[in-house]
Amino acid sequence: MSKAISIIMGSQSDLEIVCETIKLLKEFKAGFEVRVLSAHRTPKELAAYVELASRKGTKVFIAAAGGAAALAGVVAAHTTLPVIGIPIETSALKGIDSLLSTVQMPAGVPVASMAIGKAGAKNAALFALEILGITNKKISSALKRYRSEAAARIKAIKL
Ligand code: RP5
Repeated sequence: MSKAISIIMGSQSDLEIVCETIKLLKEFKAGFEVRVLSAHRTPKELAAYVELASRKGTKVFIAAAGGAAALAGVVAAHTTLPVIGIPIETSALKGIDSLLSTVQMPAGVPVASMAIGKAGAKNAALFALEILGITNKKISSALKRYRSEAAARIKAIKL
């Protein structure tokens, strides 16, 4: 699979959290590319990238942003491919601002918002893989293995 997942973050300062998404995608040997593009600082470049990536074979977008986080919604405005949002935690409002900006899309242009922060970043990778797994047996089997391994770790706990 080559670069079926495009990850976009609004700022380099989001990378610490987005690293969790990247780590998991590497674990699954998934093809992905990463860009820093902002809905408000580089709106034209963002639109151009989303349109190009969609033509070049991206199947799912992941968009991570914090604050008045328009990024995932703007990505979704430029494509009908699925868009997964990661709300980044902020110092002022602890990421509630990012969460609401990402999740509260008006009807017609959906964004699948994950949880705030690291959990959301990990789940964004897994959710993207689940979407790709609908038509890719290797990915869906790898996801099933990942779940069984997590279950085995819980069952192995002896208190
Ligand atoms: C958003 O503003 C970014 O996604 C980031 O989470 C936040 C702060 O950006 P910086 O000021 O650190 O570049 O656009």
